[in-house]
Amino acid sequence: MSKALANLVVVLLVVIAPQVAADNLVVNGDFESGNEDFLSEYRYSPGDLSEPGTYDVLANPASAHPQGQSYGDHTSGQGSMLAANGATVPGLPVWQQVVAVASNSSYDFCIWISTWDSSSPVPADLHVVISTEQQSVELQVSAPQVPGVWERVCVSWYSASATSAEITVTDANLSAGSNDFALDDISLRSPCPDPDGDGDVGIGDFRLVLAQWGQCPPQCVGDIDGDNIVGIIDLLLVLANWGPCP
Ligand SMILES: [Ca+2]
Ligand SMILES: [Ca+2]
Ligand SMILES: [Ca+2]
Ligand SMILES: [Ca+2]
Repeated sequence: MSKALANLVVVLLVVIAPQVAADNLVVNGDFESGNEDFLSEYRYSPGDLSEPGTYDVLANPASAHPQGQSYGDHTSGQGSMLAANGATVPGLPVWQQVVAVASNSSYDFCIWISTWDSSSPVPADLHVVISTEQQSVELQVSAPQVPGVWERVCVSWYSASATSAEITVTDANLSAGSNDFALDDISLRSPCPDPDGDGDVGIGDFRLVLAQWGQCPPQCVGDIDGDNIVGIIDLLLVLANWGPCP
């Protein structure tokens, strides 16, 4: 890299990098703001998850049900999660949010799921739908068999012409005696700029972008923003997201 280019990188890093960091577009996806910023057609029932079709935003499911497993949230172990007693009617959204997105952009959607019922663990059958006027993508996942364990599931999503997306979570396990689950750290963000695929944004990715500098193809792993040029924006994306992938 020439000295002029190095100086340009430093200037752009200061001015632009904060705007290209892969922020979470889901508001209060970690539930640390409490019962806010999302819609639910379950009934909000603080401190009492005995009825099907109810939910609470709480720190420990043991506080809201006699068979609730005692464990902490995913974010910090000390924060809040959404815990629900699964509905017995189909298609009832437990969590829903409309998220503003950029058109023609790739995103990764991720959600952490656990099972809180310690007595009859037939896990919830969760369906996540990301929908726009043009398209709909569905992710189906069973909640963990073992109560109190957090598992993450992710799906890639492309916005096409959309500038907003509606994300909806439902539970298709309608068996009242079980189907009880918790959600935390719901996120929709730009893919982690990790072209060497080691799970960490670091010097290897920085070197890879520099090594592929210029037109793509032939070498395109370093083209993080997908504009068919390995260049300054790709380098900035690496620098702005330096550290472990979320
Ligand atoms: Ca949390
Ligand atoms: Ca239940
Ligand atoms: Ca990497
Ligand atoms: Ca590029």
